Amino acid sequence: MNTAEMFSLTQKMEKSWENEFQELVKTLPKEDVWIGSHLYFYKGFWCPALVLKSFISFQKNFQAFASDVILATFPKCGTTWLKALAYITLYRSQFARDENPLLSSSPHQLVRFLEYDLYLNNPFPDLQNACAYEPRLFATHVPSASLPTSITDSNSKIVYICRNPLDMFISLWLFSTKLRDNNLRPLSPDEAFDKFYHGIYGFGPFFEHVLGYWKASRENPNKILFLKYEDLMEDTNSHLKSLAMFLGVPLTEDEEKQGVVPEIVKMCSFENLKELEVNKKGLHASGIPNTDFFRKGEVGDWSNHLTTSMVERLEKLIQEKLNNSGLTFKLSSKTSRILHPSE
Ligand code: PAP
Repeated sequence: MNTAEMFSLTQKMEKSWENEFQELVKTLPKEDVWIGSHLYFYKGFWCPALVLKSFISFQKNFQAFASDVILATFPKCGTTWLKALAYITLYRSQFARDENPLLSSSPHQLVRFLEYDLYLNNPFPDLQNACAYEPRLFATHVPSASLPTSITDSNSKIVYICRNPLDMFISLWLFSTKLRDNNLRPLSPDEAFDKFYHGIYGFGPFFEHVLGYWKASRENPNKILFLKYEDLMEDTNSHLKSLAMFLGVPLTEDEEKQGVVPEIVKMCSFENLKELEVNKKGLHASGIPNTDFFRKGEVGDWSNHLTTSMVERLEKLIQEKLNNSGLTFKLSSKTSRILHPSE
């Protein structure tokens, strides 16, 4: 096939895929509560309109390498933090300590999202040049059941991070408030809570997403490392060492002596990243200002925002949803309060 024939065939395929996609969209339930653009209910989860097409392209077309590392996260649960930690840990031998890439690029530029970035406007992106180093490192919010089979069936590794749903809700609500269309009236806390309670937000419902990865990680702990924001906050050093081990780049004795662990932890800390020029300006691939990804970075901030009745309803929901799963969440760093499904 010559170049002209190849070009024409590609155009036909893209047109047919566009038609197929438009037909699919017409059949999906939709909601538009958060920022003014739609969420579509696709394969059991609410997918933001912006990434529905790229989500499907990624699912259909991505070919994983056995060496790939995928950071899978629930939105507002520590994606930015995990990207920074995983990038520096995995590639630390590739750059001098005083030339840390986090000083010149945001974590989202260093570890690119599959659906929010690489596949956003292109069903067949150039993945060869998407990562500066090997092994390839990507990020996604896609639920485990919707990952491409080449990821689930290969030896590629997944690191998942989630967070207690009370803090996640506050982070999501305040983030959405900033992104909400100026022509719309502000979203009230009650309205936001109601949608949240019913699982209607990008990549929700939360519990189904989290439990999908939780169960998969328990079945195959060598493939999926399951992390929680609160645990990472409580003891970042030990989790960083486990992460390095999981990624196949354990910290050497020499590195430990040289203080590499606390150095990476400090570099990736909320306080440090938030103050870097590169994160104070510039935009995420989705058009959102980088600065919006750094708000408070605390465990338990929900207590400053939620009413008693909201807390009670959410605690009950957590108990129902996590029942017998073995998964628990710490709700506060001060009291180390852990909500067990049997409480
Ligand atoms: P995303 O999933 O939309 O990409 P994500 O990074 O998970 O974003 O969410 C941002 C949250 O992580 C914010 O939480 P907050 O609203 O409760 O404050 C943000 O402050 C927090 N965050 C960002 N960077 C860090 C970091 N280095 N350490 C701890 N928390 C962080």
